[in-house]
Amino acid sequence: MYNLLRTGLSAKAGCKQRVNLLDKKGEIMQLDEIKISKAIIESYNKKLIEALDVDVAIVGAGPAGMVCGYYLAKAGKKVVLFERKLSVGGGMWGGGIMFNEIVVQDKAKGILDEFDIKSRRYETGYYLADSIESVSAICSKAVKAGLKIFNLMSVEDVMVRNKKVVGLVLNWTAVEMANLHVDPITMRAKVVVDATGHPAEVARIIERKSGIRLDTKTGKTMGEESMWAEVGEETIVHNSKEVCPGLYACGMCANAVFGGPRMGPIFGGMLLAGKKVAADLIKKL
Ligand code: 48F
Repeated sequence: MYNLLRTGLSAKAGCKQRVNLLDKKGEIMQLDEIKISKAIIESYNKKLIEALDVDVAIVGAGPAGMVCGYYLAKAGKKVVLFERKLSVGGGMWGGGIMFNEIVVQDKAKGILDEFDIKSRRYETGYYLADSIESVSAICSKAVKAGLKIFNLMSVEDVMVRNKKVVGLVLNWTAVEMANLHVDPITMRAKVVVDATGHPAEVARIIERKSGIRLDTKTGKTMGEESMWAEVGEETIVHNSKEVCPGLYACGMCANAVFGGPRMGPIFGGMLLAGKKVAADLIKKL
């Protein structure tokens, strides 16, 4: 769109070469740092204000949360996702022991295809995909479908009315990390999805603070069990469901809430769990 005009100041003479942008008319365009700052602040503010009242708020941008957000956004729901870390992807980037490959079973191969992720058959029923491609493709398609992702934001509490979860309490991760005494902000959602993985953070906050009984055998979080991939992959999809009024569990969090084994670097269950919760919510909302 713009041409570069290099002005002839020689590097030899100790001067940095100046690069100017030429606009469409061929005139020199000065880049204004204040304009850049204003553009970012105005645009982010607008995005954040729009995120304060939504259909679905997802906590955690691991594979389960992002897949759930993708299908909801694709169905036209107003859906936002809050992620504590700088990067999205949760535990998917690292494959198994930092070998950045993931395994996906037959049942979930269709979801890899939906996201245009290249996969290779390993043996009957087992597919391999590059974990870097998988995270970036899921994220890219989810955002393009309309999912609004806010990284660097931690969910520190929930908003409750009449024993129902009706929203989230948010703060900057930087505030949390620096242990600063800074008050949070609040957003409203018809449904909250806990996709925080192993720690099941939102469900545990509710258990600790709200007095709401969770829809588990004990009324509390049951805790995750030791590794058993086959059973874990089945139960994770079954357990990805409503935990209490206003809250759904999705992905690894679901086995931590309802009780079920972990499964290691096989990711089909996470993808199927995200799709299942999205389908349930599309029906419900
Ligand atoms: O852990 P994570 O990837 O959860 P998942 O989508 O997938 C689990 C697998 O990665 C793996 C596995 C496969 O067999 O077991 O562990 O269920 O992603 C959870 C995301 O939630 C974020 C966290 O940083 C991570 O990116 N998160 C956790 N607590 C909060 C949060 C919070 N309070 N606020 C915001 N984000």
